[in-house]
Amino acid sequence: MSKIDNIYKNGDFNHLPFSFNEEVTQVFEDMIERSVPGYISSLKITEEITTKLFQKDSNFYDLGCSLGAVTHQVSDIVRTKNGNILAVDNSEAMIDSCKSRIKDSHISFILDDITKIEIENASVVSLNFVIQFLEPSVRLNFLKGIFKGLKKGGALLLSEKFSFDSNKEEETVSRIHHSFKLANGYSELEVSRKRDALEGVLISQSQAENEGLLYESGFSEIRKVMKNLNFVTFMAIKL
Ligand code: GEK
Repeated sequence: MSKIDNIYKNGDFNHLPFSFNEEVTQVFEDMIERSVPGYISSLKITEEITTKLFQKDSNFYDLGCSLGAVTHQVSDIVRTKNGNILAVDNSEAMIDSCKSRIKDSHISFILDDITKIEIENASVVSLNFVIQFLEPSVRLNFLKGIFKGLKKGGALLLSEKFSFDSNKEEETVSRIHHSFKLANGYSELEVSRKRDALEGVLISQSQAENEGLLYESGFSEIRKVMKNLNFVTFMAIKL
């Protein structure tokens, strides 16, 4: 059970850029559920799509796995089809926490940079709110590597926070997202401190830019399967 996220409430935070350290790891479940509209639905959609598209004897990649929520959601489906889950994160605190809680022979938790690993024999790859933390310049090559490592008929599920081309739309939707966080118990001060800490760390792109990256990586069938305020999920199939 996750602790309540009070990181930006008390005066003892240290103005550092946001990072997925031990402190964040301890409250992460609470933090993501209260900050990302549709987060729980994204896990359920991943489960539904995995049920349909996961292929026997193949790999499921949970890239940027944090506390392994996606892995947990698809674990039984993958096991039944004699597959393996490779759950990767470059936060030591996150991977240590996963390793101590989830022990299953078909799941490997790997401490690594997701842009440095090779994707092999994959039928489903999940990037659940992750590439927004990668430098934009590395995103295309990274997605090309995923396309290459997917089997025919396999899918990449990409969930991202996105930005709008129109300032007016950006303002309107951001205001609603702001209210969503207040309604979930964060104060104005907490929201503004977290926004400052994420500056330059979370770099969102527009829906069109994300779709463009998917097409350029090789995917030709791309479906938007969920959208909540400024968060979107695409399913990209390798035909
Ligand atoms: C979930 N998918 O619960 N290499 C490896 N991991 C990375 C990298 C990188 N280059 N950059 C960021 N991460 C999860 C939620 S959280 C989303 C994902 C959020 C990791 C980072 O350490 C963190 O654990 C995760 O990506 C992003 O469905 O906090 O908004």
